[in-house]
Amino acid sequence: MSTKDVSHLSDIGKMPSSSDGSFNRKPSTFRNFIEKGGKFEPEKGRYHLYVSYACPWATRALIMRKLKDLEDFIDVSVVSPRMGSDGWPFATADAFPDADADPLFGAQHIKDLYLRVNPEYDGRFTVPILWDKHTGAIVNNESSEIIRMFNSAFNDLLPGDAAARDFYPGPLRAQIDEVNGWVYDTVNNGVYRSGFATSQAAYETAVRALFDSLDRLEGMLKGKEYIVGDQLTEADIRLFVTIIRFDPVYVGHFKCNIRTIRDGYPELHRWVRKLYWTVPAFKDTCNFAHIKMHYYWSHPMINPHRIVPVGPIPDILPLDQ
Ligand SMILES: N[C@@H](CCC(=O)N[C@@H](CS)C(=O)NCC(=O)O)C(=O)O
Repeated sequence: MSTKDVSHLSDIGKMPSSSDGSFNRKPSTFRNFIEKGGKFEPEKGRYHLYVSYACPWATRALIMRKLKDLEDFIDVSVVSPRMGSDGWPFATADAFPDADADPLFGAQHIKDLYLRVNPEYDGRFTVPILWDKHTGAIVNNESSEIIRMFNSAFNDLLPGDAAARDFYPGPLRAQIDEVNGWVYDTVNNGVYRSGFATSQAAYETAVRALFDSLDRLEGMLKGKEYIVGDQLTEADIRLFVTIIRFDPVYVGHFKCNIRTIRDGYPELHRWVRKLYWTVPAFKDTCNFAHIKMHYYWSHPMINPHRIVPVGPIPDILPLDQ
């Protein structure tokens, strides 16, 4: 384990804000692909996924792993939700129900894995991480690319039905890419841009763009089950992880409070509940205790007393209400 002080990178309270008060997310740095004939071959048991149940980006990867029946191919470790000055801790550093120790190296924090790969690493110590056990390398730490790999890279090794499940199908790709583009900017990242803004103007710009996009999505879901086409796609997975956190966290903690999903968006509300209650990959990867604890505890610049609100009760309403 490194003893170098990297708290300017690991402590979210020390994250610099821009001169206009807007939050700018840095691009991920490890961007390799698992592919046949490449440095990272598709193989059963070779890769390990480090996630937080709290993190929407990491949860995308958990959902896709389950939808593609990859649980026996890629094992998972879940960090503790309280992200402090050393960043994400493993259960050995901060025990929490359903959190794990690091099975590969006994690391105490996610930052130890990054520094193990590159002692000079100067990016953020984020999850998800897709780790290669053979070469001891980080394959990729960008969720949008990890889910693309899970969707297709292991198909030759999977049974026919799992291999055939395609969440980024050729005929819908252009539409999925188009939706992903503005949903990322204004919704997935929009909630963070709203919550991490340090000026009134930056906050209002972000929150208004966010709700304009929610209005647009509400219109798109009228009379439809899925965001793009008539099947479950990557576009649903990428939106779900933000919408499921919306009422329990983003409305309060990130001040995204023009409307709630449950009271203001009947179509989005129906869509999110249907995925959650009827598709196990969504419900089984959703842990509201981790989600609520993480956000309300980990950003003392927003919530200095770290009090976790009791509501809403329930975290998600049943399908028939
Ligand atoms: N673009 C990345 C973003 C990942 C990300 O920002 N994860 C957050 C948790 S939700 C994190 O680990 N943050 C730690 C930090 O910034 O110190 C992805 O989609 O995988």
